[in-house]
Amino acid sequence: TLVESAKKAAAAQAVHDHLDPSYTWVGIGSGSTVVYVVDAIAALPRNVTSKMTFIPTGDQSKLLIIAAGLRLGSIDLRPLDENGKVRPLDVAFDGADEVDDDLNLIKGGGACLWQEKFVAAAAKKFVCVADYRKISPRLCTKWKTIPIEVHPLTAADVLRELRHLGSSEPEIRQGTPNKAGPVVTDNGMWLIDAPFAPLLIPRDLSEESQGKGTDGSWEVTALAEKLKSLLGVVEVGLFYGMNGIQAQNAGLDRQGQKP
Ligand code: DER
Repeated sequence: TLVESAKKAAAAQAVHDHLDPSYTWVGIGSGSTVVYVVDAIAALPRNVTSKMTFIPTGDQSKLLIIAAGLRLGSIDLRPLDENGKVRPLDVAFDGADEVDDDLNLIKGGGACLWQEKFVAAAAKKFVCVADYRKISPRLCTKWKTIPIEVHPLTAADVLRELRHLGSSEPEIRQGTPNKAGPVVTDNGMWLIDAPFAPLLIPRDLSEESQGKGTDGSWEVTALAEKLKSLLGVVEVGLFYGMNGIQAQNAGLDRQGQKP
């Protein structure tokens, strides 16, 4: 299908453009697009990939690395540099659910957002691999909800707080039909999907706006920080200001047309 070939093209382009043979530590995200990233990496010469260690962002990512015969590492087992500081990863590849014009992202559709954000933030360069369906002028345009990872005991309180913050029908993500009851993340937490009106990009706002536009819509970073501050929230599926994010669409322009 067009979508699968677009995902494959974006993944091949991302690996070609951003995986330097000299790299030794590589972050691998979660979801269906990143499967093509691992395929493209596994197709590289063994004498290149054998010098690399691949850091997963959850159980799916871990199994992808193992199945591809690549060396599996762990985010907590990185070497120290000469100053005794933990070395950053050279690059991290991951997908996204929506990308805005400022390369802010909604992530968490695959329920792996906590380790994804940790690995992305630990990398010198974060490469987002996303096909044309994911690109929107503002977040929460096509992907209507913000995934939020919460401790199960606080889920009811967070739902109440979210309603006060303007989320219409926030819901705990259920596992049915594959699992009765809530989805449990790789970190033993639950997920809440919180709908919000399209978010403003930081430059849209004046100082004294407390993070909201005149139409009441939230600005990305203000909402992310507000959500993160709620008691029981472990992480929020809004990625912003992650230097080096380079949204890779499948060589299609913003309207999904070939340039
Ligand atoms: O959960 C995530 O953020 C994943 O990266 C994921 O949602 C991207 O999904 P896809 O590559 O399967 O579209």
